Amino acid sequence: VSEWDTEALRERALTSLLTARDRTTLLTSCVEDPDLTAQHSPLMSPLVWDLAHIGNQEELWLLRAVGGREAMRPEIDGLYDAFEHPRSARPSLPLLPPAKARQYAAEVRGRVLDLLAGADFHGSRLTEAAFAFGMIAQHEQQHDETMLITHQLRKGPRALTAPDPEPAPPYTGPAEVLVPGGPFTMGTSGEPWALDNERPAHVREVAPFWIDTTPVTNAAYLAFIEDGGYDTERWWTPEGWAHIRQHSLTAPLFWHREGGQWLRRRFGVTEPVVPDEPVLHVCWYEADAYARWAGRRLPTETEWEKAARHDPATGRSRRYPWGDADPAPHHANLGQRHLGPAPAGSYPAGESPLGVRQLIGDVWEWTASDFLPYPGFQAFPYKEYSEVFFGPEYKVLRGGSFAVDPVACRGTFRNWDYPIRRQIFSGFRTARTAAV
Ligand code: AVJ
Ligand code: FE
Repeated sequence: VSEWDTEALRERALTSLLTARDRTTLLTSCVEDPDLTAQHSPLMSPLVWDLAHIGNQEELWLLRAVGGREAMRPEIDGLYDAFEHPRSARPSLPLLPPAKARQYAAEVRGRVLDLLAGADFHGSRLTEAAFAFGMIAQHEQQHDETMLITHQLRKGPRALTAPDPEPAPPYTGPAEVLVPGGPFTMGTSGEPWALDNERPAHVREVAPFWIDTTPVTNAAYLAFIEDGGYDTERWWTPEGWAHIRQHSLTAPLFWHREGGQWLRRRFGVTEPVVPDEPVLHVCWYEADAYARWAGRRLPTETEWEKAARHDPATGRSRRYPWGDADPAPHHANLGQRHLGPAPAGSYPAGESPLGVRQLIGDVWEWTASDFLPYPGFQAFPYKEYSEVFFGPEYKVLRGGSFAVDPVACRGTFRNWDYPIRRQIFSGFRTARTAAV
């Protein structure tokens, strides 16, 4: 899989671009125009900004950088540059209205398909033209997840539907497993569409540790709430305690209590909190406090990746917990097939050799680690993708949520956000250092 020939690459690029566009179309056609231009939360762009930004990035990196074409509409570049305008300021920009944004993205796509059909990927300006197609398909899918978050924040009746995950038999395996200590190869140098921050592969020594076999459930998190977790300063970091006090946080985002029952709002529907589902919409501070209350801690990013990729039989790092095969529906809850996580313990076919489940899909998992470059990191193709975010203000999330498409999901994939953020599809699992 690491050495695709030109035809395989063309096929994969085409399929990935088409899949992404189908999803973008769904997310931008299930509501009327006023809902596309409105700002549903100051944390998010109007949906119509994401739509034209998707087209603009595709024009920049495929038509201009790979194809050497002239800018189609140079006057709009600034509007859709994420670094020029913070999300909160985007509604007041002279954005393309919905019909024009759709038309622009479609025009770009038409030309990209011509470029892809004819390209030999050699005479291009970008060092690795092939990579650019994968990067752009992943970029669109990442914005599709962003748009799904906007839909979740939107008030009003349900606009999206999807079948519930398959009901799973209650999980009866062990609550945690021991991951042996020793060297582990983290990151990748060979995965063709891995982004700059996942590179290069490098060896790390890892001390033995225990890790939860499933993400932390609503039932477990409720026990923390009911034990006064949000009123007990000692479970929280000083920053976390200040944050939850200042904003009066008492439960995950989108939860409220009514007549002694916990309810949650999800995509316009209010329902009771389901005990065996992974907890969703918690910030890093909440995940960290829960772990301390439970006598445990968040796994480091290295521990998380070792649990997901290390094959104890061979010592090799694999692409996914289940092996090297691309994700299929029986492995993991990915790609917005469902509008929420599956019960903890689902997808036995996706478990790691040591029996850790749901590392991929369902909920993004907060780790203890800051977002930092790997030794030998090189920014590619631009510093603003990852490099400008490195540092202690961002925490790493791993594994991907139900809203992540398989093209943007790998055992090496790294996401990052501020520790206060919880509108994202975030949950966590816990770990503890093994006694030696
Ligand atoms: C990797 C999800 C943090 O949404 O800010 C989208 C992905 N980068 N456009 C983000 C991204 C440029 C990025 N995250
Ligand atoms: Fe973007």
